[in-house]
Amino acid sequence: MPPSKRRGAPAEPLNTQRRLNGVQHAGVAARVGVANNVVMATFPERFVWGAATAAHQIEGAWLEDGRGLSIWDAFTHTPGKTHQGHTADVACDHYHRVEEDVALMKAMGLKAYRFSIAWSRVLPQGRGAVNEAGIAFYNRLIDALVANGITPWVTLYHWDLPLALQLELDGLLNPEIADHFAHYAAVCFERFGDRVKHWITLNEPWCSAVLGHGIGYFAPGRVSQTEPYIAAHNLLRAHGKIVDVYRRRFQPAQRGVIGITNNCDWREPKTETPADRAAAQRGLEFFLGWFADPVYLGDYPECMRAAVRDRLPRFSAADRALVQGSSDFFGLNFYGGMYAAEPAPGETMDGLAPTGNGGMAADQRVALSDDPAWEKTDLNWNIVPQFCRQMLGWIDRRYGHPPVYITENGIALPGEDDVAVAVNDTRRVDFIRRYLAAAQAAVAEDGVDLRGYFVWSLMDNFEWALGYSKRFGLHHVDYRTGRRTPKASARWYADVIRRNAL
Ligand code: PNW
Repeated sequence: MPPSKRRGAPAEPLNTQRRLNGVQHAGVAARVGVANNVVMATFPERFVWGAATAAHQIEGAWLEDGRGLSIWDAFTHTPGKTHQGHTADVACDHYHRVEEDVALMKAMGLKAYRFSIAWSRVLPQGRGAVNEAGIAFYNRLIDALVANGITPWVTLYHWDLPLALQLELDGLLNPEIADHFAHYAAVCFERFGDRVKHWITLNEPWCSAVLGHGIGYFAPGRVSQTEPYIAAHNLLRAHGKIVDVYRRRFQPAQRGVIGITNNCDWREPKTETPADRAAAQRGLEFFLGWFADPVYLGDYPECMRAAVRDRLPRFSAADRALVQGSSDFFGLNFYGGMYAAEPAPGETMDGLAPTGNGGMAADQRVALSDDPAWEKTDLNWNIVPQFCRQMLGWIDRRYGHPPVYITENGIALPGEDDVAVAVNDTRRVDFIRRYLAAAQAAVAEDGVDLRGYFVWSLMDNFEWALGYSKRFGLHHVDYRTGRRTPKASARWYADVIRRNAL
């Protein structure tokens, strides 16, 4: 058995984290102790406590200082695509409130802040001339973070492809897009890499593929059974090229780490029959394996090849060499899960709501369902903290014990337009506490190498097709005035961070 497969062994060779961080990861396991009759769940030393946002969801200033348009600007300005026609033209106006927002983070004692760079702010046409005003904005943000002792974690691509690349090249469907991704990334490494040491290439390529090219729920709004696989393939190739550029040209001097963030909802077998267990496994492979298998194992899952056949692209030898082994850590966005079962003969696989996370349902053929006992969030997502531990264990086993960061987890709650309701968000506190407890158990009991956790989100923001109707924030945002108000969860989370324990 290779050393990386042994439980508790260091996550080599994919992981360069320990060396590059300059300090040895102590490897002090999380533990559960009892103090003053209160059971304390402690997290590993130097655990990264963070919160996350994304450029399109918070920045606003959509036409300012030379910013180019993105596919999300075009999508939100197309009638019928978002809740009540909401756009992110202003959003949280973060573009003009950087210092104030960093102060919110500082007040919480946040160790790390995950945000994304808007490609079209840096390269308005997606390629060609650099927009120095866009560079200056991110410099302002990064400098403010560093000055306040908050580590920047930068996502290069959180879905806002420059519109020019969509119109001129067909966006993610064009294999050439990978080279444009790599060029854009090189500009970011060059300009920000002296201070940014944690890079995430792509956020949730599953969403770009399935929601953007499968069901048309997200930009660019395409509907197809074929295009999601092409978009996914080109995103994986783009990720591989970005990482290659970083490792060859920048990592040796800048000494940062780079990885990809995927989302996955857990699939729990509805019954213990072999057919339902296989359906759950298939559901996970179609969701997470689709994107993580190529990176960690070198190719798409067998079950996908068998079901999708010729619509599933093949990696050339050169692309495989770039993609395999191309992540220094495993980024996971985790929110919920469902029961999975083998469909009954003749059962149709259509009709799942977008947020049911069915994902290429006709190809994977997994019957998803809820337990009526599960509580739900305002997005109707199931509140299933116990599945967080299962999900982490699955990743740990399948991908050879990688270092993992939960780069998003959080909850939208109803009624929070009203700030008086929002500040008493005990259900958010309860949600985060229970998911964190499950994650802690995965570390302490199962040996998962979880190294950090980022709440989605630092503040209420533009929730894509749902506009401003759903609120995930630790801080309430009044969209009329721009005013931010900490919710109870912000104070509670600050306490968790301070004690490094629940
Ligand atoms: C993630 N779905 O997105 C994103 O990374 C964030 O930008 C987003 O705000 C957050 O989760 C909360 O939704 C998803 O419909 C959005 O299946 C939608 C889905 C999944 C993930």
